[in-house]
Amino acid sequence: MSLPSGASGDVPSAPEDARVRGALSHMDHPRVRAGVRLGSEVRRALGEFFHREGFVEIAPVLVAPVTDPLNHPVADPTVDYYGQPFQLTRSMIFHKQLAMRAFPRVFVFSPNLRFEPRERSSTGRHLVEFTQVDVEVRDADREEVMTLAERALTHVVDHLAQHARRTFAQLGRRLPVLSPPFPRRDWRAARAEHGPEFEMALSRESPTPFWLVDIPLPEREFYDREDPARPGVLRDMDLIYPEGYGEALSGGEREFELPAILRRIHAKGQSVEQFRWYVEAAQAGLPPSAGFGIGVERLVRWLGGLSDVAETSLFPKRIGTWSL
Ligand code: ASN
Repeated sequence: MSLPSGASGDVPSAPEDARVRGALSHMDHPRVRAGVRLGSEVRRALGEFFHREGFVEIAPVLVAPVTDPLNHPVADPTVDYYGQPFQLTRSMIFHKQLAMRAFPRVFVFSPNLRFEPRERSSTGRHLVEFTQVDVEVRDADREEVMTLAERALTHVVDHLAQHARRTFAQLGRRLPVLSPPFPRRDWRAARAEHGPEFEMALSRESPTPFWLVDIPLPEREFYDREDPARPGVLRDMDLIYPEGYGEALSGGEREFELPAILRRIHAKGQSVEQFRWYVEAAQAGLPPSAGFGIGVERLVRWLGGLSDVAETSLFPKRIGTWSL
């Protein structure tokens, strides 16, 4: 590769490497620029909303001794630092819970890294690197945080009506009209009725965002709280976008008592050692809480009517593909 000298008078030329050319032409695409501009306003609106609601914004955690195990397999890059393994953040769930010791309401624009399997490369909904607004509320129950999420989305739409008219015109897209509370569906009933692809099937036919509630225990990570009155059912929820855009957010009430946490880790066939730092912190006391995380790129994709989350980012990290 011949690098330019940098001397004045160098004539701009197309990069030799086709991958760099691809990355630059992605940025040149009008839909991408509109998607990024829309994302900028969505971030502003979300930040504004949670500040106005009295939340403390905490800084993102990028590497830590423990991160979200997730409920599906992803590659697990660990970083060795002074002989200590650190993991790259897949979600800040554990840190949100710990933060409840310090503040009753927190949120964070949290970059997540999930080295997803190649099968997920063409969903239009997955990037290796994305941001979720992760929210947690001390002493809250599921209903309270569901209402909070509905209000947050309504605020985003109201904000965009004022600040993103031109971008919507450019995208040829109309803002949705939201009228919370969004409909609720029982996860098990929905699955029984529509089969394993129920989430996307319902997403395609729904005219409005809707909730899936009461997700069965094996479908989720150990930290979502089991309903004391209904063993095997979690006090959690997913929000699903309409028009086939799929999952918007997930969240729920959390296990916070040490015996329940240990029982749930064992039930998942996971080792307590893997979560030692979190378990030790839980032993010192975790307040009860509930919360959720909204994927920012997915929200922008749905609002903008974009075909792929990559169109919301200048530097999208697509699954299995080199990118800048
Ligand atoms: N942010 C999600 C939650 O609050 C967890 C996740 O992203 N896996 O439940």
